[in-house]
Amino acid sequence: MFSSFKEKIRGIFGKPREESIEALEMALLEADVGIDATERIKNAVAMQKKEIGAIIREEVKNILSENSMDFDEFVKTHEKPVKLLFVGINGSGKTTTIAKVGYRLKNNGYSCVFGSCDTFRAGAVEQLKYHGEKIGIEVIAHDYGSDPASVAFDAIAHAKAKRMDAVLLDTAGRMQTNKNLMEEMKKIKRVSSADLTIFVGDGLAGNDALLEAKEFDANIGIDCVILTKIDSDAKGGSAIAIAQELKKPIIFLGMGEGYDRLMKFDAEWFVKRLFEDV
Ligand SMILES: Nc1nc2c(ncn2[C@@H]2O[C@H](COP(=O)(O)OP(=O)(O)OP(=O)(O)O)[C@@H](O)[C@H]2O)c(=O)[nH]1
Ligand SMILES: [Mg+2]
Repeated sequence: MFSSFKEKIRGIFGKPREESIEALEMALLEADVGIDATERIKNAVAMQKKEIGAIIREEVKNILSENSMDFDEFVKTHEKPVKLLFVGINGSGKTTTIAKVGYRLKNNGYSCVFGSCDTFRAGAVEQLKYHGEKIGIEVIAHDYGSDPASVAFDAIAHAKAKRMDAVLLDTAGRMQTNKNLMEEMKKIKRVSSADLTIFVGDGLAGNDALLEAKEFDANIGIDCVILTKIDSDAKGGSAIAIAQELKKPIIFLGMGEGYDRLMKFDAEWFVKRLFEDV
């Protein structure tokens, strides 16, 4: 796990302290840790006399712990139905993640409905319906090409009429720079008055995941992040960059394609895996 991060970081250990500090900046930047977090870690190393690896671990843990959020507690205490909007660029794992979150909510005793607001990509509705059928969650969908915001509206109306606990809205991914997509997302968010806007980022995308998250945050506002594909040797450094620069909590990690492969984010676990066998 996280082999590219380990490869970059490995080079800084085992050298005299001064040389390690010099190599640190390049190694962290190459490991997708981002400029701000790299600076912060460098300063921590410069200011403390402890072993360099211990300082880095501790600072990374601090960064990852600063913005935390307990999703289960949020759902438990929030007025129902809780409206969850999932956004992100194409292929990041939104639809799969919605299935996993729906599965988790259902197992915790909540009634849920999915809204297929991806009326853009061929097959998107069928994909969500496939998951819905397997998990036992109904999907509200309209025809392709129709207004995604009206799907959101109908899904929420359905949940209210049936006194359901949660509405999970799937959206279309396109490039984050696509202005129409951002306008579409803004409208869905406005019409649904989403309680949580969840950015789903591809764990394999490295630095791009941070740039995308920033773009979505600037345009529509996001509340928290789920990073996917952590099982497929993801670039762990991007989680550090996201935590430091976006200042939003990472709530879950996608750890595979099974519905139960959604792991609550745990900073300590993450740091342990990042530096394991380095
Ligand atoms: N290994 C692994 N694969 C994942 C994970 N999450 C999603 N995937 C895979 O990533 C691919 C894209 O996932 P989708 O859920 O369709 O992504 P999306 O964001 O909905 O894509 P669009 O609807 O095209 O924007 C699929 O092949 C998923 O099986 C994960 O945590 N681990
Ligand atoms: Mg999708």
